[in-house]
Amino acid sequence: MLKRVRIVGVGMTGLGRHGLPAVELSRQAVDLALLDAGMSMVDLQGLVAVPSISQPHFMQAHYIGTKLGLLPRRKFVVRTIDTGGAGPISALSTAAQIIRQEWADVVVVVASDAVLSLNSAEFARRADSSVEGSDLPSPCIPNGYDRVAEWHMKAYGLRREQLAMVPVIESHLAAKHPLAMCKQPLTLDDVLSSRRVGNVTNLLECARRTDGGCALIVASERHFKRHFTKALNLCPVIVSSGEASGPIYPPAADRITEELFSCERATEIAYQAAQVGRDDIDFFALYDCFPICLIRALEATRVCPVGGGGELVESVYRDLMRTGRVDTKRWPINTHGGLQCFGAPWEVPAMYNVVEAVAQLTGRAAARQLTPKPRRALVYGNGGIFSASSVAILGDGDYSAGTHHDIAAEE
Ligand code: MLC
Repeated sequence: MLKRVRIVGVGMTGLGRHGLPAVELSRQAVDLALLDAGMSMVDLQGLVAVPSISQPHFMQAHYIGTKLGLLPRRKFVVRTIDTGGAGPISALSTAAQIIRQEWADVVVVVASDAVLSLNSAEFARRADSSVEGSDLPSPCIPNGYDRVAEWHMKAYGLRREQLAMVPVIESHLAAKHPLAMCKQPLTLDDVLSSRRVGNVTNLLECARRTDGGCALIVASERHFKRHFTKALNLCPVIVSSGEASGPIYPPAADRITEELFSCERATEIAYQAAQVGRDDIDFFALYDCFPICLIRALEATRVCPVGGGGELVESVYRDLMRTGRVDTKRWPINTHGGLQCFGAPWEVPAMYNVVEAVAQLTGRAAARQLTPKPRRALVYGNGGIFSASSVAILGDGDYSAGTHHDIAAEE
């Protein structure tokens, strides 16, 4: 039987310009996550971290572990995961594997960066260098997604306005989150009249640069129950995960095909491993660094049919314009606002997908809480320019309620 692994603590710093090194943001996030779990530093037996672009270090996780005073320690395992923005979900699944292999019982997953504390030119230089060798004009990453968005428009009839409706919907959701960077709902006109960054991409459709740190404490259920007192119904189960990959940057527009994309396969693996399907998922936290990334994710996770992402976005948007609220029955997605409206510290933001999923699954999402409380969530991280996809299925693990159980999570 598979060892049951739970997310027992979450911690995150605020967003914005902190003027602190990324490792300090990691330290703050880890302290908060330990507090949430009812643990202290001595309880940790492993650390998985993702790279930072503002403060890159050889063996980033070892650097963080050393700076946090976690090393040297006899029983301790450390690993850096580099799948770009997919990193936090890959790291979560790595932490679960480390626990299932019995190398450790408690592992902290941590990500932090300080990209708002870099000036615009320096951020652009570093971000552009991540796709060195491509033919993309600067800013390379927004232009890479822009190329894919134009391809998708031609291939499936997606319209320019439908892309721009994504941040409008997400801004309405973000406005309900006290930590989100976007405080006020945006209008379609705000988005379409904001500075043009690519042919079909404007400023308000870009992942929003910020500093921030976030940590998740992952533990074996058996160990946690034995040594700690936090109620298990506040600790979602990691049910399954899946991963797949694409090239580091997209080919020329006339050579893009469906082969480029990997979220479909990552999702399929995760669904199959959990023995669930789209209809079993009540909340989706989907990577959305640019609108096209979210639209592809809606299609890959089967929230809507292939080519149907634009139509779904438009109908939710039209409904929002009519009623003044996002219908979360039809759009149980990114209730925190996603990368465009919550905030995006480089490789950190998929951590926020997990944090929001934990909040929803444990009924602690305050004004954003979906009703009825979701039982299962799908979290997705995307790295590079559709270069890495990592998906995980989380369950509320509230077996005491006797309403369901997570098949792949039996101990
Ligand atoms: C920026 N602003 C926004 C916003 N984005 N406001 C609302 N919503 C958004 N989505 C605001 C800023 O807060 C700032 O406000 C002003 O617009 C200018 O933004 P800037 O970033 O300071 O401008 P500039 O340096 O000129 O750069 C613009 C940009 C850059 C679009 C080129 O922001 C950028 O590259 N963004 C994308 C970042 C990125 O690529 N992330 C990785 C995504 S890929 P004020 O008030 O301060 O002036 C991914 C996968 C992976 O996620 O692996 O990483």
